[in-house]
Amino acid sequence: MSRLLVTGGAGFIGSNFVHHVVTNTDDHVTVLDALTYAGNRASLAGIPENRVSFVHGDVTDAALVSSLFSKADAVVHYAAESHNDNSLDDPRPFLDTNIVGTFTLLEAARIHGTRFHHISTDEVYGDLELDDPQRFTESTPYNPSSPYSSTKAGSDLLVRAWVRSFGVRATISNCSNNYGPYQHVEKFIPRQITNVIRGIRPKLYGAGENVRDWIHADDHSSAVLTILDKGVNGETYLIGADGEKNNKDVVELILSIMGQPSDAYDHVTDRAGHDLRYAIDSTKLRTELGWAPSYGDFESGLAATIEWYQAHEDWWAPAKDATEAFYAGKGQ
Ligand code: NAD
Ligand code: TDX
Repeated sequence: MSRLLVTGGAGFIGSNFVHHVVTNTDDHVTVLDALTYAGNRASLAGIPENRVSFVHGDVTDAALVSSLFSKADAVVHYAAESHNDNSLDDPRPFLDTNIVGTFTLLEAARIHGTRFHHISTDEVYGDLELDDPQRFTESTPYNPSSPYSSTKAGSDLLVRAWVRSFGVRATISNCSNNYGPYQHVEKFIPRQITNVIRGIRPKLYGAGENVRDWIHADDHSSAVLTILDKGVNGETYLIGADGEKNNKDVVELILSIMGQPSDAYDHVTDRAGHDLRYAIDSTKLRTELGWAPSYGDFESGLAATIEWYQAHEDWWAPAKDATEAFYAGKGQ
């Protein structure tokens, strides 16, 4: 049994990871989460109390972080400000949490010698043309576009520097767009599902030609456990499940699964600096560490996600009105 510290474990992907660990290992998890607007303790409901402890705190709190690292065998760092649209509105919290927070954790890993895994995104690589035959690999140069992705890129570079300069035992993963339960209604797929449930027309930025490479959050979790188990210190692994789809196709699929006419959506103001396409080549993770995704079929994973939102209105309803008011103010 290991003692895992999971930062951001009350957020979307972090909570999916905690459920995955509790189901598939006998590890004990301590969650460190500041419960920002994106954190929700209800996302951890149902987990036996002897398997998970919750600490309400901030990743920039060096004393708290140091004391938690001293009691952990490994740390998985999910905590971040994660939404591009918010980063265009108010970038400052992204610098504090994503840059200073990661720095604070790396210093604790240096002092305590703790194994550290840093969760990052494919957005650090910028975007691709729609017809580019290349996908992102571990050697693609960094070229982030938004305040969010530039702070994630900065945090990745801090990890690499702490490995090289101080011998910190760290790995990095850069994953594509996740979908699944417990995702905040500000994000594309849950926003459209909950709009349809509420009788609001889905909102597509611009023409909807932008491509995202979708992976189920549970597959992201299995990849992270694989890297914790077999990953080589100092290495980066890209995580993806060959799930490229453009936004228009995803909205139309949501509408059709939910029994609505597939053209019952609105085109709204495009995102500033909107990345055109992300696409991950996960050959290294698959061949070197033997990982493979379980959710091969996006449509059935999406249908299960829709059912989850239909059954859990109590989980998402408290955030829905404020989220839509934020978007309405931006013409989106
Ligand atoms: P999220 O916004 O749903 O959750 C973030 C969590 O971090 C929340 O629980 C929040 O309360 C917590 N948090 C924020 N600031 C904190 C602070 N200062 N101290 C402690 N906790 C804090 O995000 P997510 O979508 O689950 O993303 C998790 C991680 O995965 C992020 O690092 C993100 O960059 C990365 N990632 C996300 C995706 C995606 O598709 N969502 C894809 C690839 C990588
Ligand atoms: O209402 C919407 N309409 C729309 O067309 C919203 C909210 C989004 N979009 C578009 C923008 C993107 O092309 O859908 C796509 C997905 O948007 P988001 O859910 O905001 O995700 P994205 O910007 O691609 O970033 C996500 O994946 C990478 C996560 O939020 C990041 O944390 C992760 O790093």
